[in-house]
Amino acid sequence: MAAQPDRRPLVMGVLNVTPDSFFDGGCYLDTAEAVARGRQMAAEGADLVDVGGESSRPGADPVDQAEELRRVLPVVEALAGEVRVSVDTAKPDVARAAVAAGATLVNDISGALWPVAAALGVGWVAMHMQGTPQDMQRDPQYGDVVAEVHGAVLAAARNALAAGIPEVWVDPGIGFGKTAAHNLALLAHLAELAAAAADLGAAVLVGTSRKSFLGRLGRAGQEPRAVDDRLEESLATATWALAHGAGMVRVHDVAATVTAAALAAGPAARTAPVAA
Ligand code: HH2
Repeated sequence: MAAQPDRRPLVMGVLNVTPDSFFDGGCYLDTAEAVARGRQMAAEGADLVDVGGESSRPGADPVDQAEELRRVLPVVEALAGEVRVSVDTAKPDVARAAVAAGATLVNDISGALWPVAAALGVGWVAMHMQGTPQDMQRDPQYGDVVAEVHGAVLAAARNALAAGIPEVWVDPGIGFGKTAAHNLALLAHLAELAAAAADLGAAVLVGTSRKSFLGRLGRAGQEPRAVDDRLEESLATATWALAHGAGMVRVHDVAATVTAAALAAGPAARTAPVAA
């Protein structure tokens, strides 16, 4: 079954219940504030809210399981009746508990949780990462980044679909063990990944939002843009990804992305009349 049968592209809103995530770290550590932000993203048009309790930014400290559960479970539970929830975790027991609390998609940066998703009968994201968050940005190396990343995520998708997982997304893992050149090559070749994924019955998810390589786009000889100043680059790369076959983008700025995606989809998608 296709991950996204004949549907418009989806927007996944990022909700990090962490002190140290690279953009929203510390903003939603309080359960009530996290739930309010999840509701706000749903109202802004997010199709899913991706709840995470452990940062995967380069060099992030691993979080102990009890603490990760304490962060994410009440938020998943509160939001699950109101909006579709995915859980961003690499821990099998966190995935199981989040699904029991209402999450229906396991967003797994480790690539290892497909047996858990298969046993639970929920969706799974097969994301590519070279190394671990602790070491992935030290010196990422590929012979052919596009062939290697596509090959790895498509093999994972084949495996997951054969295991009966009902919904499989492949994600090139922008920024996960990749230089800026690697990220740009993967974006440039996204349409090929989307076509190959569709042949299998999977779809593509892409997350560029606010990531550091965006700070250097078009800025040769200048200071890179800080994380708070990467909205335009985030919107441009999200709409690029959607125009080149991505079925879902993972973003922090839901309202702006929903608007940009609708406008980039063309005049037929406009909801407001265009002034003459
Ligand atoms: N990026 C991040 C986390 N999870 N999952 C998928 N499938 N794809 C991604 O590109 C991806 C992801 C990193 O972003 P964020 O969650 O905002 O930061 P942090 O890891 O610091 O919490």
